[in-house]
Amino acid sequence: MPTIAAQPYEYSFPAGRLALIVIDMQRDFVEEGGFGSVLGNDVRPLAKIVPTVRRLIDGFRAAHLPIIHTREGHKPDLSDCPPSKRARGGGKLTIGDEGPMGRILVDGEPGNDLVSELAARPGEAVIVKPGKGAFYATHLDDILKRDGVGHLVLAGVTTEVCVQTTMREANDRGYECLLAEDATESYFPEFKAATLAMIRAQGGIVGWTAPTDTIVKALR
Ligand code: C5J
Repeated sequence: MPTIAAQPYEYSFPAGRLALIVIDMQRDFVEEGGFGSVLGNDVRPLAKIVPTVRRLIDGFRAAHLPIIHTREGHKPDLSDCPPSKRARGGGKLTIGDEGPMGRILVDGEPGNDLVSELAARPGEAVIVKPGKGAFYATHLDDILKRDGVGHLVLAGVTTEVCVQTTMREANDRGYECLLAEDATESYFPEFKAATLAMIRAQGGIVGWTAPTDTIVKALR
C-alpha cells in the first residue's frame, strides 16, 4: 500500500482508491461581498490558499484519481434552508438576500460558483449541499460507494465548520480521512489550529493531517 508521511502516524491507502473532496471553495466564502464577508469576516486568508488547493487538485488530476467538489448552497425557494440557519448571523444580509454577487448562498447565483481557478473539470462531481457536512442530504456516500472509495483527502473551507463536519461525518461512516493542512483555512487561525490538533489527537480520533506537497508527492 502507498503511504503518506502524516500526523499522528503514517497514512496508508490502496493504490488508485483515494479520492479528493474539496469543500466549498466558492466565491461566497473566498471573495469580498459573499456570505463570509457579510458575516463580518476578513476573506483574505481564505483567498491565499487557492494556489495550494489548485496544486492538490492538479496532483489528483495527474494521478487520475477521483475529485469531488462541494458548494454550500440552497434551492432558490429556500425550502432546504431551515429558518434557524437563515436567522443566524446578525448582519444586514442573510441567506437568500440579494448581495453584490447575487442571492447569498443560493445555488445558481454567481456567488455560489467555485472560484474560477478551482472550477471543476468534466468528470469531476460537484455536490451542492444545504448543510455544513457534505453527507447530509446529498448523494456523496452513494458516489463514493459506487466508485469503491474508502479513503479520502479533504481540503477547502472553513476548517472548523464545513471541513471538520464533513470529516467527522466521513469518519463515522468508516472512511479513512486525511486533511491537507495547508489546503484548508479558517477566518479564525486559532480555530484552524485547534481543529488540526483535535483531528489527530488520541491516535487520530478523526483522522490524519499532512502538508499538500507531501500528499501530492505520494500520488506520483
Ligand atoms: C461556513 C463553510 N463556514 N463552508 N461554511 O458557514 O465552512
